Amino acid sequence: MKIGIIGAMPEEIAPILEKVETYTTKKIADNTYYEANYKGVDLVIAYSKIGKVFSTLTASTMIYHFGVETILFSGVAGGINPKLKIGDLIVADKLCQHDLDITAFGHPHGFVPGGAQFVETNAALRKLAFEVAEEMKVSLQEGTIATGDQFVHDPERKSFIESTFNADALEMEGASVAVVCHALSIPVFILRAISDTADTDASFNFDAFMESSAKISADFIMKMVDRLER
Ligand code: 3QA
Repeated sequence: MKIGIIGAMPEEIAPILEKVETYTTKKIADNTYYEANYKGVDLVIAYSKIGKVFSTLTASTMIYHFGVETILFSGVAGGINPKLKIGDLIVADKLCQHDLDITAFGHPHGFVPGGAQFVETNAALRKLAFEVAEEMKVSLQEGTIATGDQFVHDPERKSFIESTFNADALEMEGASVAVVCHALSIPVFILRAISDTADTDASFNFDAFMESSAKISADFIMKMVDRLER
């Protein structure tokens, strides 16, 4: 089994590289990919760089160049649902692109012809995540994640995303990775730990909590890898 693990920023994959200890690197498509064998599982690890375009490129490269059979995303997110506190984990059951807008032609937000407003993640991987959460005695929530090419730090934009998509958290890469995986029939899992609440304090809290939240997410992802088929 070969598994791809994607983060967006260096801090999001650093705890994973630390855990695998030894790896080789390959430069492909203007990015670095880290290959490792961790407890018998072949891993390809990369941080994509921020946003939907770079994460699309990374997911596609992992599938077409490296032949990964599953993709796990680990990182941080802005919380929308007030039940999600800084440091809490959320697994996406579905994701949308909050900044994709051809509503001028009567289509719903996040929809373009040939696509769908929401893309779903793999149910078996989500089920495994809840088993891991129970075993680790950590709380894990499931919900909708909205993705867009914006660092949201504005209550008005946040409330638009909440009311339009009923989203629980937001970030900048999940939906694009999920769309690639859905199109190419690759099981996908998107996990995020909350770093901020996407409002006026967002950049301040992000700076303060991104590293600790990134580690919470990465540690959980590695527990899942432990339980995946070899
Ligand atoms: C933000 C990171 C991007 O990869 C998306 C974090 C956490 N809080 C968010 C929010 N709005 C949107 N996304 C998020 N990630 C990149 S900006 C900071 C760059 O610093 C999730 C996320 N409120 C780089 C150093 O200059």
